[in-house]
Amino acid sequence: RVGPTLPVSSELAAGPVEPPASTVEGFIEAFLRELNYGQGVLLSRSTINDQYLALARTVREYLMAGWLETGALRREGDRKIVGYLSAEYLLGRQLGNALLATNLQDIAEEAMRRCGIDIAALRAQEIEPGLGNGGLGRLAACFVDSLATMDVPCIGYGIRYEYGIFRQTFENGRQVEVPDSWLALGSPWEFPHPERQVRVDFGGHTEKWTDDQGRERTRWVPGWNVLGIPYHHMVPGFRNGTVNTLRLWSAKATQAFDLQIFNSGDYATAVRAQTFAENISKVLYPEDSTPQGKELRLQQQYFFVACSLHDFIANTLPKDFDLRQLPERIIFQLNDTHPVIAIPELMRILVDIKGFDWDEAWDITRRCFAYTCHTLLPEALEVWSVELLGRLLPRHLEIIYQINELFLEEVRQAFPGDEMRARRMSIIAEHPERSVRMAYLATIGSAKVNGVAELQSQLLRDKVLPDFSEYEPAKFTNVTNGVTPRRFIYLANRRLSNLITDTIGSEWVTDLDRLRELEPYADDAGFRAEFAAVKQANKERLFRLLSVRDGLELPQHAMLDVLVKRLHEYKRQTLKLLHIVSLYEDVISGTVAIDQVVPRTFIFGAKAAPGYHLAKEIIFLINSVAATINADERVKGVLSVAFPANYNVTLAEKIIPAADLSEQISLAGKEASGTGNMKFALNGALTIGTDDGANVEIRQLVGDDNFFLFGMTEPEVEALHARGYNPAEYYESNDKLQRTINLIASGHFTDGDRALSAQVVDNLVTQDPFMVLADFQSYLDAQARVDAAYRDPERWTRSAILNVARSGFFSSDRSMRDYLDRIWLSSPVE
Ligand code: 4GP
Repeated sequence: RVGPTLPVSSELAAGPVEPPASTVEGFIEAFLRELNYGQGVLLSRSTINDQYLALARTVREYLMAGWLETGALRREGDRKIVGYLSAEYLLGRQLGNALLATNLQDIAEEAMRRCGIDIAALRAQEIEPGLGNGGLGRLAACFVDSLATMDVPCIGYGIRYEYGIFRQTFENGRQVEVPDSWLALGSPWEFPHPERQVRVDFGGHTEKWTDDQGRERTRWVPGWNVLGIPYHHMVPGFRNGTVNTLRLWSAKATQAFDLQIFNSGDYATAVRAQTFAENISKVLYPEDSTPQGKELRLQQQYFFVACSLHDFIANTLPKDFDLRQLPERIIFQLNDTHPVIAIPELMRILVDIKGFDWDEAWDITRRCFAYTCHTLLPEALEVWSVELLGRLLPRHLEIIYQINELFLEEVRQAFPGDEMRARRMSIIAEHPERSVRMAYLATIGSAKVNGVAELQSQLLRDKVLPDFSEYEPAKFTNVTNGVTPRRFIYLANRRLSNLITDTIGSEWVTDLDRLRELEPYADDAGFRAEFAAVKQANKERLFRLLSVRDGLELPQHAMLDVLVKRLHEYKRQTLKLLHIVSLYEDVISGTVAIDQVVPRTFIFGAKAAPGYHLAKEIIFLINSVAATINADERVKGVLSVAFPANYNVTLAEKIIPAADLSEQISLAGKEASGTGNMKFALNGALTIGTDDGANVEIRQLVGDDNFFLFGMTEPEVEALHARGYNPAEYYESNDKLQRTINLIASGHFTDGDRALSAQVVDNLVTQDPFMVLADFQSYLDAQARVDAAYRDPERWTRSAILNVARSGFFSSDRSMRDYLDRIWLSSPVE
């Protein structure tokens, strides 16, 4: 058995806790036991869901001893623990990852085969827990994977949403949102612990009292409360015996229902309080990069943060722990502003409950938190009205006021007479209504503040929080995002993994810089042929899936040009659409002969926030263009557009390994980092992209010859804004752009109904806040360079190999090392 051996191992039961033997026979025995005694069925009578659950529980057994030992080590050791506080985790399916971590893939496959079961069908049975929206949530999942693999103590804290991100379907080309009932058939990966419930208070008022040392104190007299029930998930490291914990909180009413009212026959009223309380963890807010200023969302935020702080202090630390040492034992990493209410919550615990002086409590608190900002859009920075915050969390509002007052006093001392600066830096905004700026609270209350790519970190310092970075420059740092190679190469792209391992050995899985050793093979024709064959096989796998899943029939030999991410204007799916329509227009207008067009299949994947009207219009337009082009004989087999519904982690794992071209085309200065961009490069797609987010670093590493750069730089964007941007000028002066937009506006893609495309078109021509038209020509020129490169398959494959070889930097293991060095100031034990 791999893993740490402990003095406490005497506590582990000899039988069931010992993992089953790592042999096919041992696996079958454990599997049948789970089927018979866990599910209560015989193999011959079992459904596919029984089999999936039994298989998952079997794999779990192999992780159990490591999990128990890791937990004991964490509690008894004195190492600093990372408390990752995140409102979102986009975990993806768990079965494959657990098999990978335990190195049981082959054994399990053979064991299932001998039981007459196709393991692929069981894998497909799993519904991924979509407890996040997009990049931020997926990043959290990559980070906890890396921390476990590096044996860094980490507890991931979050919310167990009963319904995750909605399931997207299309009806007549329009997005329809369906609730994601991921728990309907039961999840074998969670361990509920109702006996460890935590009470969370809300509302009410505060009052003053005097303690027996004559000190004036404050106490919160709450108005109502709910219970938080923890559900534990295993987070296995890659074959190192470490299994960290993800602790997700589910809300439950303190009182199930009112029996008197129930008996009187008013059933609805009897359960109202319960419904109200349990709504807190009912559903994920489906917003990406935009705050959702709803009372329930603030309840969610405080709910999981209060549960998590309490859990750490009361259950993870030893009973007699001296809280002055807290910063030596924990660093709470705030994943964006969603958990920032944890800062006043820790102050409340220290001052009101534990009786600390304010100054000492503040000194402890500021060393326990670090804040990551994931955006550059000013409108995406969370703000809560004072009215709402004061009503829901009256004591926290008082604490925030006090933090602000003392902080502004410091600022005034540092910059005497500069009252404007003090006002700018106030946590409390006065307009348009009195409100609390959570990013400011996070910055003031944290030891470190980081952005998620070099460019964004610089813009964060210079533009989003300039006064703060001037005041405390050392607080600001960058950690460029990363992705886990376990899920996004090893699991998602088994063929490429095997090729890499056959060529340079297997160390790359936990040391991604080793991919550099592939570089010389870019010039090896034999290796290139194998690499190209892997890509082709991945495409065919994707086409088989899309044929079954979405009824899409796609040509086998076209360039696969992919744009997958949340639907947002700043990400500029419309720019991609204009490119597609311009190619199509060239052909149908007779400007370009069809045999001059490089065959391309365009793939989109994107969910729009349900309330984001324009984004949903863009989805409709993409689907309309897709339907028209796919049905047009004049471009058949040359231009195809696919928009499979419900893009999620599971689908990403199939699309990314198949892609030739990765579209990263946000307006410069808007995409904080991007992580899809990294996954594509690591899977051997070439990027066409702007100088934005982590694209900048990707291009620097893979080299200009292996990256298609286009568009304005961030300073150019700023300059154009300052001059006054008028999209109509571009429309009028660019003939190709005009023909493209006119074709869309003419109703060609919407059965002649011009109104159906009018909103998107008008927005582009009259407002175009993300300067699509300004970058159009440059984008088309870059796409022409893409075509030229693709016409030379050897050159293309060489570049693709160099993308893989030079992207090792984008491992989330490296991100975690950077957090350890720059932010958490602790290091993993060798
Ligand atoms: C995203 C950013 O938009 C993306 O650039 C970044 O790579 C990712 O976070 C991880 O840092 N933001 C969100 C969000 O997903 O909900 O704000």
